[in-house]
Amino acid sequence: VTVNKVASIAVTKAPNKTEYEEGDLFNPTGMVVTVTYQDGSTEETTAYSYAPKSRLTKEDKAVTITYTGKDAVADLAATTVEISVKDKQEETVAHITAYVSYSDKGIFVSGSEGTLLWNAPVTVYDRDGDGQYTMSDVFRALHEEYYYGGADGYADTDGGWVTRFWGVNTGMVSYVLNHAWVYGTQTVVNDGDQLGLFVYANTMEYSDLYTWFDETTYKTDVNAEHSFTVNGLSVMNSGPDSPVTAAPANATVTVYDENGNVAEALGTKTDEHGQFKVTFPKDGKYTIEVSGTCTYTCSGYGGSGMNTYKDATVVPTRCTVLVGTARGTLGDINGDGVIDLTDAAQLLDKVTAGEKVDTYLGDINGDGTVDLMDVADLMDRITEA
Ligand SMILES: [Ca+2]
Ligand SMILES: [Ca+2]
Ligand SMILES: [Ca+2]
Repeated sequence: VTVNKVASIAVTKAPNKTEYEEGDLFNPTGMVVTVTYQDGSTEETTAYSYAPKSRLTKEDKAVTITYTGKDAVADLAATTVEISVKDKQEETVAHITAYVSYSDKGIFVSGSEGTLLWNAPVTVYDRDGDGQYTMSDVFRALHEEYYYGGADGYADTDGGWVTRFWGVNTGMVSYVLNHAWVYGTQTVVNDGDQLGLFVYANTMEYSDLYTWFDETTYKTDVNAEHSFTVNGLSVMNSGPDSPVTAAPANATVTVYDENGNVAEALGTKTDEHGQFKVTFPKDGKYTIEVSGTCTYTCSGYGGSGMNTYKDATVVPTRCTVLVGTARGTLGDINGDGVIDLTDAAQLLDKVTAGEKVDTYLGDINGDGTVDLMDVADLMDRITEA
């Protein structure tokens, strides 16, 4: 008796899906595989295997189908089905990034995953579809990203009032945009903007003082006394085009080291100009927080007289301080640990764009400024090395 063996295998109907993105898995659904016997008869079969079973890459042009049933000729050839694999589609939904700080009665609020809401990046979409990014969009995005209850924790009215915030039915949240007074949730927000949000501790006089550092990141050297300035905005006394600023005096300055531990010896208070000095004894990345209470004097709303507030709650703020080696290495502009042509190219880009470059990184010839001479010197160093 001669066994009628499978002589060939073919894909007689292509799978439903033949177009893939990188990282997808091949899906054989809809594919029909047919075998032909030595006597010429044919039969659909599910006795096949395919490869690759791993995630597809752009190099994959076809999937190989191999017969796995019995009674096939010894040299039975595999067949293939053509596929196409293209780049993974980038997220195309338009968005901006805003940086949000949020404190409640003088204490920073933490997000759902423990993120301290200080300069926290928030991806903002035009959720209400009005064609622009507004405070309302930022607040909603803030909740989506950082509030444990998600977007439901936030609500506002079409008229621009907050009605629910951080899960509480309240309109009692104040906000500033880029450290300036704003009004209403319909205020337009741009990419990179900084928003300060706070809930008042003092709801009699609304004396809480919104504060911010001159710079987000300071750079200094070990054992060099460095001066910091904290600004204040009396939101309650401010109005459109009439910001009321004041220097926070006697506020608590807390210095944290790289591991988040309080560097007790470096703690201090702000002076009457909202300034203080710190000398860092070691290299590293520090964080400084200004909080607690303060004393300040400012003009009243619309320029009416001068008011002095004592023991007013500080709307807390922070800054980062890069000390000594934490500032980076001379010539390593992109901070990746090696000095190469990428750094020279990046330095050239920054210099020609008029961007400020830390002299610690970019002043290759040591003359105190960063300019095209330094780009040339950096190039020389790299090519000589
Ligand atoms: Ca919008
Ligand atoms: Ca580099
Ligand atoms: Ca220079």
